[in-house]
Amino acid sequence: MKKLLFLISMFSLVFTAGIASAEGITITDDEMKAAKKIYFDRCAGCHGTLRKGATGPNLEPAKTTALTTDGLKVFIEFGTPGGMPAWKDQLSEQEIDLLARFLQVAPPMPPEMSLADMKATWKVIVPVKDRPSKPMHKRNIDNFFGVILRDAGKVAIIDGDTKETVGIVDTGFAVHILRSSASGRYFYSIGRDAKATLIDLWPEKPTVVAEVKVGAEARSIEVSKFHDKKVDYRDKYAIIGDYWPPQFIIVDGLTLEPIKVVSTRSMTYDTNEYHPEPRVAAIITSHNAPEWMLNIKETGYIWIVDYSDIKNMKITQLEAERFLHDGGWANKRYFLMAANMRNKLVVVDTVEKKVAAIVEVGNKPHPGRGANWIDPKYGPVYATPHLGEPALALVGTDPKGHPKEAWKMVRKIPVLAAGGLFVKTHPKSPHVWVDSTLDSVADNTRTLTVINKSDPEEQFQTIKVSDHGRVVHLEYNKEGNEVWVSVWDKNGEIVIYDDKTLKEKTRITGDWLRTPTGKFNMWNTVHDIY
Ligand code: DHE
Repeated sequence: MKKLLFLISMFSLVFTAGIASAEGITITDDEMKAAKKIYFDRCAGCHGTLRKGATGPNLEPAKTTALTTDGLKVFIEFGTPGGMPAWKDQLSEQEIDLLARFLQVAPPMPPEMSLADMKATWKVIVPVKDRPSKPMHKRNIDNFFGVILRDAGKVAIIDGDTKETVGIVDTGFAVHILRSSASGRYFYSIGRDAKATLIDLWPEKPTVVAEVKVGAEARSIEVSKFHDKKVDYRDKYAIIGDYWPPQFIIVDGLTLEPIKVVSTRSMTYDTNEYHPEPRVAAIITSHNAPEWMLNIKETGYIWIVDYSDIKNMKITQLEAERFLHDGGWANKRYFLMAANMRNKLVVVDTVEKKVAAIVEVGNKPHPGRGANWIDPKYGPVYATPHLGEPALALVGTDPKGHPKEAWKMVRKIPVLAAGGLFVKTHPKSPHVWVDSTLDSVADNTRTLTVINKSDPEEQFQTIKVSDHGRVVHLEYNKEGNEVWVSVWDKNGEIVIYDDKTLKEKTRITGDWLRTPTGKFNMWNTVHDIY
């Protein structure tokens, strides 16, 4: 009998088990395929493709087997107070069970991608010479909004003046962000699947004019914006930051032709240990020099990439902090980047090319690009919300005029809830708006906090935006008198508020508005107004 059981178990291992863990957890080849897809779509962004951990903890077998399949299922089903969402409504019981087993076997190694592989995916749909030489319509492109329709794999272009949909273009799976060309003519999109597209807004209908796939996973894209009397790099290059393979890619700004790939595999800044997966998180483009600033997440470096001579390219590596994620400009000289798992903002001086300060803020800061304004007591400040606590941290950003406050957290203002992803304001606005998209209380995820700039300690106001979905990402129109926000679910909506009165102006709805997430106003994105 024993022999028979042994033979049956060997049979099942040979014929059904693609992979087995030391603890005897098995996953068939078909299950492995399905588990890889779920993990890639839902988990890799926070925990890393190789599961070494970043925004979320390490999930390698040495850690996960101790938690057991049942223990892991509880985490996946209900989420954690640290900001991991509950997946029970989005994944089936079988998917959760599969994921819990997948996490206990060794992570599979995804393929690399070379320049030749990228070139094989590259398409110029409308060559530069065949594109219009002037706008073919009378609309105000400066006030166009590019709206990501995440799960539809599309981007909608909405006219901010008339609120009409000018066009909807196919971009690629789970588009993550848009950035605009320095010229204000194109939007660049990047999908989670590392497919970039270039959308031309001059034809009568917005048109995808080029596309390329540069990896398996990506989150960031930017363009070259620097120009002076001698050189003009505006839209000459674009840069894409991959999560997998860990590398960045320089492409032609007008055709997306891949030009150069640079690996980020290297040593951690603090312990000088090799890391196999240092992902490229936010990329910021400089207006003052031919440079991009890249967050190299796992090794904790900020790389300043000089694109003035990409054959003999100079990269300055600043020791910063581990788990760098997102951030933005504070003024023309300094920018701030969140090391969210270290509860810090790293301040970089782009003139000195040095880290100017590292500021402790709250639990898991997540600024998006952040927000800047003049505080009545402390002068110019930069703000970030937090994933892990209901607070907005304000950091002084004016070392010349307010040296005592510079690079110190001068206020920590309460907001409605934790789970904050984005904050936004505009130089003409009296208000600062904050979302709480990933809070654990459903009502809070649908409600915004609004703070009065002139009296930030005054009790904040709240605005319930919807009774479905999650409310995410704020963007101003060009004039700075409207705030646009997304209701993120299958029946998506864009809700537009009058920024002065805080009253709802209009709601854009429609079958086509599936899972709207980020929205990018052309003018504000070209000029980094936030
Ligand atoms: Fe994002 C910005 C990474 C989840 C919507 N997101 C960024 C940036 C990074 C990043 C590195 C900065 C890009 C830049 O400035 O160059 N995002 C990640 C993740 O790794 C993470 C945590 C998990 C994942 O699996 O991807 C993640 N992000 C999300 C979402 O779930 C959001 C809400 C919807 C979605 O797309 O899935 C989302 N992220 C956004 C948006 C921005 C962004 C809208 C741009 C904000 C801006 O105003 O510039």
